Amino acid sequence: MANSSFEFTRAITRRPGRSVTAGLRAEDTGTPDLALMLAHHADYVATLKETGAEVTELDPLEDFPDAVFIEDTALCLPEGAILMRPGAPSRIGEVAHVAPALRRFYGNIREITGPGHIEGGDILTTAREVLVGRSARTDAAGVAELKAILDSWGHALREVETPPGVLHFKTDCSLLDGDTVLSTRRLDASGCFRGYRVIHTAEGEEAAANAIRFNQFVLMPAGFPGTAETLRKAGYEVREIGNSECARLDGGMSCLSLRFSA
Ligand code: CIR
Repeated sequence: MANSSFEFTRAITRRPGRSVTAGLRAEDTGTPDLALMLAHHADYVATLKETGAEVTELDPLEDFPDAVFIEDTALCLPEGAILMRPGAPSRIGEVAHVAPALRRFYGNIREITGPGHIEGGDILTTAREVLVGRSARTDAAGVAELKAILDSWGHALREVETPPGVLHFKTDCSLLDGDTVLSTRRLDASGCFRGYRVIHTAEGEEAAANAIRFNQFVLMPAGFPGTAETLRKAGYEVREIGNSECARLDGGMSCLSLRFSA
């Protein structure tokens, strides 16, 4: 897969709508400020575009408060795209609204049809395998259905566990390059990254773990200076993007885009 795990020519994003204030959250830390979220979102999209990638920006879906977190609806690989089946009932309907955008770029689109569930936030694609974290949103049947598709495409799928109380596997980790990950210590302690180079988030900065490597940049949430410094010292070109409002809904850098080359 060369560097297809972090080099991309395209991304798809969806602007948050007014209904985002009703988005799912594990804990109430206050209503997200839509204007500020839109400003952060614009910065995020501009940074993706700065790498030379083409970004398809989809309109808000007012009927789906969490639709800005578009990553959960699909898995994009060189061979094709796979429509997910979110474990959150309020999010299942988002998938049908993403499919037409993916069809513009992919001839090969598959679909998780159920009865299982799986969300993109639980999937980390590295240069050598696809790691899938079981979570409250991703179950054994969903993983099995994805595995059957990936087997036929020649990708190895390895199932791992998302730490208890953590929304998605990638809430706690990110890919930095083909075989380097950024991870919280609590997730790395599970042993799931054995064989990878692992960089830990700084003490007390677990919320910095959801970053993305997108071409030359690592986009990470602003406000985590220890982790930003560690990444810069390791040679990464870091861009800090405001994430205070998405964080109120347990969302971060990876959730806001589908990234691919097609
Ligand atoms: C949810 O609970 O589904 C949204 N509020 C947050 C989704 C975050 N997505 C992600 O980590 N991939």
